[in-house]
Amino acid sequence: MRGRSVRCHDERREAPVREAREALPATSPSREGTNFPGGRVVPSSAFTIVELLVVVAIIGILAGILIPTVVGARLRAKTHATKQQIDQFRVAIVAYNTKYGDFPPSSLARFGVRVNETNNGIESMVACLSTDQPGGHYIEWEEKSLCNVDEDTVSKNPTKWWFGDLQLREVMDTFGNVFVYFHHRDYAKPGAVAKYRFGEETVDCTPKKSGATGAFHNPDGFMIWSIGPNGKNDDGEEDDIGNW
Ligand SMILES: [Ca+2]
Ligand SMILES: [Ca+2]
Repeated sequence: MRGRSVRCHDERREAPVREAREALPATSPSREGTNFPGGRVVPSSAFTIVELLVVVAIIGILAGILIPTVVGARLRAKTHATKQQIDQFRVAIVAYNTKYGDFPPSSLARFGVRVNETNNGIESMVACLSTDQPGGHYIEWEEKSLCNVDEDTVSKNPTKWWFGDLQLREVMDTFGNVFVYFHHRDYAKPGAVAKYRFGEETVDCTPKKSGATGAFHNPDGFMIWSIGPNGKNDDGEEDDIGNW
């Protein structure tokens, strides 16, 4: 039809092109991938050994920077949480003192019960603050923070604690070690040493005087401390966390 442009399939013109294309190699490796007949592309190995070594080195450097940062942040968070525990104990002990006119003693032996030689101060603090007597319930313990690492019991319940058994419980810090507690009456007693169990170890703990004042910390009150992130008793010094 005149005056009308029509595109038709021209078999004669396309044949040489097709023949040339078919003469090319079936595959042609490249950085992007491997061409297979039919136009399918399969990715080739994207990295050389050198590139992989560079990536591994970068990951190592990042890990070297990030791991200490994360560990440090976790330790700071635990230290902060332990200080908050001590603040909570201090408030409860002051309320107990207001009611009874005395702080929890350094041992329940003061109430006439036989106790072993381990963890006496903190067991006494837990027992006193857990009394179910009128005006009691000085504190709400987090269940996971209570333990009985020396597995001791007594024959009677001297403070009428609410636990429903005769176990002498301790309270642990966020590092998993029991706190140390002393009433001020016992700071300066000859041989004022208390045995505490931390993990599998039993060590002596002694109230220390302040290097700045030369006097005991909280001379008219009580000392309570956590042995801190290093898991070693430093008698309230070094990295220990105390109520002073
Ligand atoms: Ca115990
Ligand atoms: Ca320590």
